[in-house]
Amino acid sequence: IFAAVEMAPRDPILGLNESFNADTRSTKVNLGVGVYFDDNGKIPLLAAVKAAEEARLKAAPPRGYQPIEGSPAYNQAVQNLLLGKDSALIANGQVITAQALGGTGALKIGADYLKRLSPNAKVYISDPSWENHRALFESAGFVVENYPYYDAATRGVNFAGMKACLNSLEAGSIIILHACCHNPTGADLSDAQWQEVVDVCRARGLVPFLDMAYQGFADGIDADAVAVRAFSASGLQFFVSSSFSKSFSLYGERVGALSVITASKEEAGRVLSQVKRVIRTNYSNPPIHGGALVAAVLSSPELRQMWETELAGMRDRIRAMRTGLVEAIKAQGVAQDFSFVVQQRGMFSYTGLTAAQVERMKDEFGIYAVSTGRICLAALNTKNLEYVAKAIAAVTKA
Ligand code: PLP
Ligand code: TYF
Repeated sequence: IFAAVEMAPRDPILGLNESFNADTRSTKVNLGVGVYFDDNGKIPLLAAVKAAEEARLKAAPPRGYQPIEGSPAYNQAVQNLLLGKDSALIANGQVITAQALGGTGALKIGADYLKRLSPNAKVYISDPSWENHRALFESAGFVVENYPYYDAATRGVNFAGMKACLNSLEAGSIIILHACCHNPTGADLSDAQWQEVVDVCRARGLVPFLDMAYQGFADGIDADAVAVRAFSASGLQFFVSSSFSKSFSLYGERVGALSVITASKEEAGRVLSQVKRVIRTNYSNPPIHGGALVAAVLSSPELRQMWETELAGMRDRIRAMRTGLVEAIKAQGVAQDFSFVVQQRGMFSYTGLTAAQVERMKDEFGIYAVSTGRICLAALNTKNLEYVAKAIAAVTKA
């Protein structure tokens, strides 16, 4: 039965890891995948997470099945992070949250549920977007199209183009929005532009789906929730996927959540019952460990403070790497202005490096980046910064 099976294409980002791991050069640098490394090039185990894990190990709780929608303490903590703990929507019972297998799992549950709810809707993602957005919604059976987003000339958002497109869509269209730290471009909307997007969604009857994978990586927990808060103040119904892979450095534990903001408590109950049905036929109920750690950190004032300090540390280190890279490139005598790297937000920079230049970085220097020119700033450190700057200088000069 497998004789005619074709080789599936590799994930364009995760596939880079395989090539990187196979590279034997000691100077190699992986700027491809979006993972935060510390200054020693290691994925950190956050002290707050470690403390929660030690306490949990000591308590040695039993491992029964979780509820289909996951841990109530975890789901409550997720809602508080997204909407603020004093949110009237939470108090009213209008918000449902289901623990999910990472942000990816949350998007997939949301996509499968939306397919049942609105089978004929079209899905719109930003141009460009995280590669998996298209794949996830297509695999749920949707036709996926782009809305204009990045403007290479200004290295910012083509907001006029984005707004015009959203204004032209059919009612019921599903709009995937990066809530902050846009992947791959690092270009976010301003607060005023978010308000305009909310207004367009209301006027056109669009279904917003906010993807929150980097809360805390731009300016802070509440500041990075500006889009979610604008939608929650609007009275509209919308979806949010959360990921704690980066903000808790818990990538492999698969910690995420799908939240749906509904119009009433009664509606929320019906929506939750449908979301649970999707989960049941996928994996029955989520794993315990990662979610329990996140819930423990967020519900302890002491651990939460520790976590926020560590998160700020990651955010500040990325910022320092942005400034450092721009200066190091300049010090190499490169005429081209790279100062835009400092303005971009989150883990990534769309450098403007061409696919050919990215290829040369790999071949000549063992430096891996996505062929679109996206690099992960969080993989830079004080030891490899100069080497990367030299490589960028070499491929952009000649
Ligand atoms: N959404 C975006 C925009 C991302 O960049 C990522 C990255 O991993 C995800 C979702 C998926 O998150 P997770 O790794 O938790 O599945
Ligand atoms: O964009 C990134 O690099 C991260 C990690 O299929 C990632 O979001 C990349 C590809 C993928 C899953 C996660």
